[in-house]
Amino acid sequence: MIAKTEEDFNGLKEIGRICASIRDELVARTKPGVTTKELDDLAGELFEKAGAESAPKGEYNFPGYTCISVNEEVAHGIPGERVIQEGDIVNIDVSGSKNGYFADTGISFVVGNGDPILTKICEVAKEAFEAGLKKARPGSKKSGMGKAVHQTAKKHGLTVIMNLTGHGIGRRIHEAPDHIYNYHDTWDDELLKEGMVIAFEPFISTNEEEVFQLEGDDWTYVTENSYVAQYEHTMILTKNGPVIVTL
Ligand code: M2C
Ligand code: CO
Ligand code: CO
Repeated sequence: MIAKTEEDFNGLKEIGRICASIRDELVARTKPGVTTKELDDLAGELFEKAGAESAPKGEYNFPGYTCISVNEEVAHGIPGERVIQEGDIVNIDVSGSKNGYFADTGISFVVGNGDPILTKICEVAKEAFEAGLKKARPGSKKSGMGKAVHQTAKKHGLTVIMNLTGHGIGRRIHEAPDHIYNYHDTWDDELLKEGMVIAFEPFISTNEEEVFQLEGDDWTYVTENSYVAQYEHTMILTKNGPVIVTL
């Protein structure tokens, strides 16, 4: 959507705050021994308390309030009986709606002590996000954001996931612009617009560049032999810089 009115800004900020606080609460509760379903049930309670709705459930009938992805799972992990272990890399992705406005945020992190490469990809995902953020200006090419993401990954000897992208958001969870790539797509000449609302979500990988759908469910994206970290926020693009609503 293109946010124009104060009502738009306030509506996006309200659902942004709700998603951010659910994300932070779930991250704080992610300890060895907890199941991903226990974390997701808590998210369900928090959405209800806030008078908001889970976007994956409401928009796609996803079997969970949030997407929780562990180790080989990259995104769209279905909460279930999987028990979190020390050293796991976990991604918690929270998206929701209230009063017709949507926000989306996600973070990858390592539980306790883990392989240093896992911590590294989490840090680089955040660095790539910050590099892309500097290019998020109305009038600039959308492809500049992906270019900054890929450059950041390469600088650290890492790769990006080519077939997962950021996206427009606002009145739906996924809307135009459909794709904000993690690399420089030379064919993409779309310009960012004043008021445009986007969910920017770099995916940084240890080596592989593509995810595929896990056989056996219709949702989970996995890699064969790679670890991946994501870092995502929803923002409104303005001439004074991006307003991040999910901080
Ligand atoms: O937009 C995402 O960040 C998720 C979508 C949840 S709906 C099941 N919030 C995303 C991540 C990876 C791939 C596609 N979409
Ligand atoms: Co998300
Ligand atoms: Co998203």
